[in-house]
Amino acid sequence: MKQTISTWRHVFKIDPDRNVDDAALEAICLSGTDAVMIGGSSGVTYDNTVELLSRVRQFEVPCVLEVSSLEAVVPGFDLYMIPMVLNTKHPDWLIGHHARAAHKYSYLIPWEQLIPEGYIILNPDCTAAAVSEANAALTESEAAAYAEIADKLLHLPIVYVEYSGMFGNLDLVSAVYRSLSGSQLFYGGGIKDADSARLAAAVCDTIVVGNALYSDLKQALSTVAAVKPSRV
Ligand code: 1GP
Repeated sequence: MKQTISTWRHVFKIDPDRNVDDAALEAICLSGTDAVMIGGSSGVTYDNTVELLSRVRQFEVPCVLEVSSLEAVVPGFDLYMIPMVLNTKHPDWLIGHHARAAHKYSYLIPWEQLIPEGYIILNPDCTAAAVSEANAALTESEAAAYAEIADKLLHLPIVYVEYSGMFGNLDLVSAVYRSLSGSQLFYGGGIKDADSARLAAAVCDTIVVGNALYSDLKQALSTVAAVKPSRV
């Protein structure tokens, strides 16, 4: 299926390392979200990724994998989102793991299905920040500078402001948004209901909702209608 991420306004992110029962998964996939992204910062394996993909594939919603571990790359997704952590202190998370993957598996990689994401991780307490050794203590203008490099120098299609687990500083997100001219801005972190979805959606192109699916599914589902025009 050909994907046009530029039209995505809303994405649900499901973690293969967490349980989601069939009824919940059906509600997520039929919610009207633009895509289901499978990904997590720890405990993602080939087996739990295959299992979740095959369950999501019962539905028509686009399904993409956000790659965080080479061992858990499973064929059959619509797209593969490749995080490049811009504010990491270690080059592995910007380019090192990627180069090692290409070195080993270049002939297997469906390059045309890969979408790089320029990650700016801003919650110092989230797993992604710890794993990737991110310098999460950025000011508004510093975060915007990273975004400008991603956009105007690296020409990355996506800049992803990641506050996983907490609702972010929307003044900062807005400053990042204003600094972009080509890249699409994804925002994720702490969106748990229609109000927080609307606030975040006002300062980015695409919101990503993750944790709320596990804490209050009904409220999480309400984030779709909050940011997408209703279907006739
Ligand atoms: C996590 O950005 C996503 O990678 C969504 O964040 O889990 O806090 O909704 P939450």
